[in-house]
Amino acid sequence: MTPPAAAPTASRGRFITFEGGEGSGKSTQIKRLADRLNAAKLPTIVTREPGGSAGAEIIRHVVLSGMGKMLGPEAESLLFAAARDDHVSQLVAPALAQGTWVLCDRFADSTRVYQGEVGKVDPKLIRALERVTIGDLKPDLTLILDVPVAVGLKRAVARRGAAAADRFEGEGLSFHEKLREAYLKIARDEPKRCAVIDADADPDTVAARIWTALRDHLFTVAIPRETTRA
Ligand code: Z5A
Repeated sequence: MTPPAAAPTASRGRFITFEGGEGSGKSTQIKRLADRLNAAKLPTIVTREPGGSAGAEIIRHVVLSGMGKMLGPEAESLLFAAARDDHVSQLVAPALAQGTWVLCDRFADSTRVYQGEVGKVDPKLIRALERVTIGDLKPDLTLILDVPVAVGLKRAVARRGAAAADRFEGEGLSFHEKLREAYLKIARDEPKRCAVIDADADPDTVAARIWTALRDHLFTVAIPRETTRA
């Protein structure tokens, strides 16, 4: 272990968010990364948005049922914001303060992309909600898992089987293409925080790409040498 100048403080955990379109493999990869970090003796938890805390999970149910859509894009944004507010205050901030690494399946970029870029909610409202809900709690690293839309949708359909599509799964192809472009734009605008991962590969290959991005962006300081194999 070589502690460089930019080593994380001993007291605060690292906050890593996973973003991407439908079926990009976030849930699969977040579990793998958590296992690897925990094996490296870095206490790590996995959480998700919307959800992750008791109040936010209730809102998740409302939003994914499609009821939020009926209220319109602004009100739907408020629901995501209310869920995030609860999640951050109840789980994310306390865990980071205790030195735990937090891996979160979707976060504020999802609101920027789904409600902002694609839903056409006024960027001023999106920024105001972000300020209120997360303040300075920016992710240390955001991994944007990128797959061609057709690949992601095929995976999602195969996983769903006979079950009905949820609120967002039911949207058309152009909706998902816009999502993909919006994520790539965020990555171009914030290259220090974001890493685009080519996720159109087998899970082992994608996991190795994620590990490399982690080392490139967060330094090797907290990751023992023996765990850096692909
Ligand atoms: N939303 C929003 O609008 N605004 C917000 O602020 C927030 C969220 C926070 C939450 O959906 C929805 O809320 C989301 C955005 C919106 N809408 N959508 N769509 P969710 O939590 O129910 O689901 P999701 O976040 O979209 O993830 P997902 O579609 O469930 O997919 P995933 O987590 O990215 O992928 P996965 O579950 O790991 O993999 C999908 C399938 O592919 C599965 O069968 C895997 O075994 C398989 N898979 C995974 N990786 C591979 C590889 N590498 N090769 C082949 N097959 C693979």
